[in-house]
Amino acid sequence: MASRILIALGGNLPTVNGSPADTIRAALIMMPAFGIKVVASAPLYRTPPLAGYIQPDYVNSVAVVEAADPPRALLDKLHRLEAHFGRVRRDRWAPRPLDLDLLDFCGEIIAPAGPTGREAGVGPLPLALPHPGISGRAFVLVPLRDVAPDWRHPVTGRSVGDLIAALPDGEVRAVRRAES
Ligand code: A4P
Ligand code: MG
Repeated sequence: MASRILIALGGNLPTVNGSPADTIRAALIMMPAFGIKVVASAPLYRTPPLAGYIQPDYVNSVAVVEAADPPRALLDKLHRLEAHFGRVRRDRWAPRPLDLDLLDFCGEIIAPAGPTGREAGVGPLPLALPHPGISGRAFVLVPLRDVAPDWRHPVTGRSVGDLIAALPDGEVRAVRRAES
C-alpha cells in the first residue's frame, strides 16, 4: 500500500518526561494534538549509535500515521513536536531528546540536489523523500518491518525484508527490544 505515511522516532537524551522511551511514548500521545493520527506504532528498540559517534544508545521506533498536511507542512509540525520535547538543533547527528524523521510520504519521491547525509554539514536541508538514510539503517528498518511488513523502498523497489537481509548480521542483532 503506497498511501502510507511513515515516521521514524528516535532519541538518546532524557527529558522532563523521563527516559528516551518515555519521551517517544509521550510524543506518540501528543501527535493527535498536532493533527497527526497514529494508526500503528512499532515496539521500542534500544539501538547503538551509528558508527563514528560516541554517544548514549538510542531508543528507536516507527509509526504509521495519517495527516491532512502535505509533506513539508507535516515535517514542520514534526519539528514543532521535537521542540516541545526540548530538541535544540546544534550539530547534525548530535545526541537529542527526540528526532522525528519523515521516512515515507505515500511513496512520494523528492530528491533535492546536493548532499543529504553527514557530509551536508550543519544547517537546515530541503525536504528529501523517502528519507535518504532508510536503506542502510537497522534501527529504522527493523521497526519499519513491524508496522509495514509489505513496504518497499519507493525508489529502488526493494522490500523491507530484503533491505534487512542485506545488512551485516551484527547490526540487525544489535537492535534489541527496549525493556522500559
Ligand atoms: N530533512 C530533509 N528531509 C527530511 C526528512 N524526510 N525527514 C531535513 C526529516 N528531516 C528531513 O535533520 C537535518 C535536516 O534534514 C533538517 O533541516 C530537516 O528539515 P535534523 O533532524 O535537523 O538533523 P539530524 O537528525 O541530526 O540529521 P539527519 O540527517 O536527519 O540525521 P538522522 O538521519 O536522523 O540520523 N543512531 C541510532 N541508533 N538511532 C538514531 O536514531 N540518528 C542519527 C541521526 C544518528 N545515529 C543514530 C540515530
Ligand atoms: Mg532528523
